[in-house]
Amino acid sequence: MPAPREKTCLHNSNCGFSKLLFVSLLILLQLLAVSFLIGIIIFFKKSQCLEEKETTRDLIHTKLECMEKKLTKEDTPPDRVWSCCPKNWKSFGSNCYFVSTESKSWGESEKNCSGMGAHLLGINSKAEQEFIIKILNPDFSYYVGLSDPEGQRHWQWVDQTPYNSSISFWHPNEPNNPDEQCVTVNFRSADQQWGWNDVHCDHPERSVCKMMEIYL
Ligand code: MMA
Ligand code: CA
Repeated sequence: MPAPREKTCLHNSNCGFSKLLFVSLLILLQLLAVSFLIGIIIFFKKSQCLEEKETTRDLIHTKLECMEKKLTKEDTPPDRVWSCCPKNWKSFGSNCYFVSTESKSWGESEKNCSGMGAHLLGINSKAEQEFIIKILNPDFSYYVGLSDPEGQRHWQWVDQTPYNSSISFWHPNEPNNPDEQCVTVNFRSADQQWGWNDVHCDHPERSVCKMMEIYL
């Protein structure tokens, strides 16, 4: 006589119940996993937003001047934002510019800018060069963020944008001295034009800071 089969589920209501329980538990588990994932995504999105809004730069500059900017379809949401520059800074394109009338070495001038969440000016287009010279006093020279740290005539922008010699605005016969490893923009009355000149980095000069505009 064969032993009674216990493992088959045919006509066994107990076994059907276990199956149902198993499937229900599986679905519950999946639901839990999905909601856990959604929770994680929301958490990271939120912390990302907070990070964007709480840089030291944005905490330093408390008085802003803002313009409403309409965004294109690709930017949505949102479809409009406020783009701002700190009070006493000037807006051009997507950046803010500050003309310092204190004279310092190149290094101290860059420190002054980075303390404000900015860098010494990087010039990346003819339009930017032309904008800058319009807000400067022709009686002074102004440090920009260009230097040759090794004295090998390898020019570098301090804000890390690549140096492009075809977008440079050197005065005639400049740069002229490998001992002059920092760059100023100034007006030369001899040829009645603005341009760049390499100078000794420790020479005190005025300067220009630049930073990306602040979005609210
Ligand atoms: C001259 C000229 C420049 C140089 C400065 C240094 C006034 O301009 O030789 O190339 O950088 O002197 O003061
Ligand atoms: Ca020079």
